[in-house]
Amino acid sequence: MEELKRVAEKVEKGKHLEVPEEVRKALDKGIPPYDILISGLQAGLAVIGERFKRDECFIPEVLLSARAMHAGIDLLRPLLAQAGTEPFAKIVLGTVKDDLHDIGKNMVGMMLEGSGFRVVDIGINVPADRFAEVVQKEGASILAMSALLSTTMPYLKTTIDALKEKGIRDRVKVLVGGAPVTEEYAMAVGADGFAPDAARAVDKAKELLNIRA
Ligand code: B1M
Repeated sequence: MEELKRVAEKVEKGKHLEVPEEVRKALDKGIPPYDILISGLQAGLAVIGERFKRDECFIPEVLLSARAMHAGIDLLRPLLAQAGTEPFAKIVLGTVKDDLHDIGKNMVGMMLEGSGFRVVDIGINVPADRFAEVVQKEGASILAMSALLSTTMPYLKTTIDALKEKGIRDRVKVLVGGAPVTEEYAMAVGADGFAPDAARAVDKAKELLNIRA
């Protein structure tokens, strides 16, 4: 459909001021909000995500596209809520204790949200107990943690241990990432999944929850 193609193109090009207008045009044509989300906004971000994975574009472009997509989501959110459209699943996201880096985490959050997940971002410097408390309170399906320093990486394990102590480890999948973190390290600390970048964090989150879309 022409309207959805235009929404996707604007997201792909990072045109955050033009996305709402294209979304409105699609709504005026009677296209359901959910279709605009999936086949317009998410389709555009997916193109950028794939290009980012192949090193064909860089972080600023991904951030611009994510911002453009958010401009569209802001418009659709109340309509989706009215229609009772539930996002995929809830993900609690944060950067571990003593670590103040949040640029990568924010990218991961935007890509996850743009792919249909409901993201509860609890910020930086998050203590293990706080992660566990919010996972429990929100009934999250995934706990996503970012660590950017070699000194804060061990805190991934501290948090996973806290989940075990509270008896909630089996209720939530743990996804980890951040520049110094490797797949091997992630498995050694007892995480369920690792992703090297934001686009692959989306793939991994879907894989952990057996989501095919
Ligand atoms: Co800091 N810093 N920093 N820093 N900083 C690094 C990380 C460092 C590599 C610089 C260096 O020495 N070359 C180094 C860490 C060395 C190490 O331990 N291995 C370092 C250091 C040492 C420090 C301080 C200790 C410096 C000091 O004060 N002496 C200090 C620590 C503060 C603290 O956290 N307690 C510090 C402070 C800072 C600033 C506050 C100044 C600032 C952070 C601002 C902010 O985030 N709001 C900062 C920055 C900007 C950097 C660099 C330059 C850039 C990091 C970044 O945002 N990259 C960084 C050097 C570098 O990387 N070139 C550096 C872009 C971002 C998109 O990438 O976060 O890796 P990244 O995210 C990627 C992937 O890792 C992945 O997806 C993202 C992209 O797709 N990913 C996930 C991230 N989280 C994920 C989660 C997932 C999956 C994937 O699943 C849940």
